[in-house]
Amino acid sequence: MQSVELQLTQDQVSPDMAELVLTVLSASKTIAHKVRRGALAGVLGSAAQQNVQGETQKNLDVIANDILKEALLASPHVRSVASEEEDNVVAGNAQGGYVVAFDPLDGSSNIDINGQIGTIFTIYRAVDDAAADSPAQFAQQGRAQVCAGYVLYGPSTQLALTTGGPSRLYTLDTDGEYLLTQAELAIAVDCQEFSINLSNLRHWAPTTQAYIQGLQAGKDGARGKDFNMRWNGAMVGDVHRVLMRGGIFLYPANTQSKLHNGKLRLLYEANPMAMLVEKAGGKAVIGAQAILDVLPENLHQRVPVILGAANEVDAFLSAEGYA
Ligand code: AHM
Ligand code: MG
Repeated sequence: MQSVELQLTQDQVSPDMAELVLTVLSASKTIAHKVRRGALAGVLGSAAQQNVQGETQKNLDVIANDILKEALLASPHVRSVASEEEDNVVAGNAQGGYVVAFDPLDGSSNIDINGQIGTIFTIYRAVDDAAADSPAQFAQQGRAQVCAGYVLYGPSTQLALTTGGPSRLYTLDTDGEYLLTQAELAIAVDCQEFSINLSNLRHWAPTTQAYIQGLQAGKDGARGKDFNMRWNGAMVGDVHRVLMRGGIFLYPANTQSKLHNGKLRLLYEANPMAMLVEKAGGKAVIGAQAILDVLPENLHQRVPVILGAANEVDAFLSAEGYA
C-alpha cells in the first residue's frame, strides 16, 4: 500500500505544499495518540478543570489546537494560521507561501462519550498584499483551496484528502504511516439516507420542514422511496459516512432561532468538506449558491450546509424553490 508521502509526489504536489501537508498529518498523529489514551492521557473533561494533583487539565479542543498551531507556526511554509479555537488570525513566517485554517477537534460533544471526533483542515495560497495576521488572508472563496482534508479519530484513524485531484482515503497504520486505502472516493448520485439534527425542525424554514417530512414519509412522500436516518453530532463522522456509502447531510439555516445561518463555520468546516465532496462527485450548497462560491465576510462566519448525493441535493434545492 502506498504512503501518503509517495501519493503526494505522484499527484505532483509541490515539495513545499507536500511538506506542509505532512506537518499537518504529523500533528494529527500526536492528537490521535492522545485520543486513543483518552482518560488515561487526562484529555477529557472541560478546560481549566483541575486534576487530583491540582494540575490544570486542558480538554482535547485546547490540546489539539495547541498541537496544530505549534507545528504549523514552526513550518517555513505557513504565513498565517486560523483556527475555530482562536479569535484572530495568528501570523507565521512572513515568507511562507500558504495559509492554513482548521477545526482542531470537530464533534467536541462526542469527546466524553468516546464517540467519533476529528480534525478538519484547509490550505490556501497566502495573499501577498495583506499582513500575515490579517483576516484578509482567509477572505478567499472555497474554490481557491489548494488542499482540504480531515482526520477521523474513529475505531481506526483515517484521513480523507484532496490536493485538487480526487478525494483519497488513507488509514493510519500502527507504525504511524498513513497508507492509501481508497484511491478515489465517489458519492453515488442517488441515496436513501439523510443526516440532520431533527430536534431543530421547528427552527427551519417551512420549505425545509416540508422537504424533511417528505423524506420521512418514505415511499408515500415526495421522493417516492424510503430513507434511513443517521446523526453522529460530529460533522466529520457524518460527512465521512456520506463519502463512504452515500447520503445527504444537512445543517440548514435555523431561520427561527439565533443560529439563523446554521451552526457550521464556512472556513473550518463547510469549505474543506465541500471540496472533498465535490471532488468525490457530490454537491455542496448553502442554498442557491455552492458553498465553494461563497465569498467570506468574516473569519468565523457560519453558513447553512447541504451536501452529498448530487440528485438529492438537487431535490432539496427544488423543494426550497431554487431550481
Ligand atoms: P464543534 O466544532 O464545536 O464540535 O461543533 C460543530 C459540530 C459538528 O461537528 C456537528 O455537525 C454539529 O456541531 C452538531 O450539532 P448539533 O449540536 O446540533 O447536533
Ligand atoms: Mg466543528
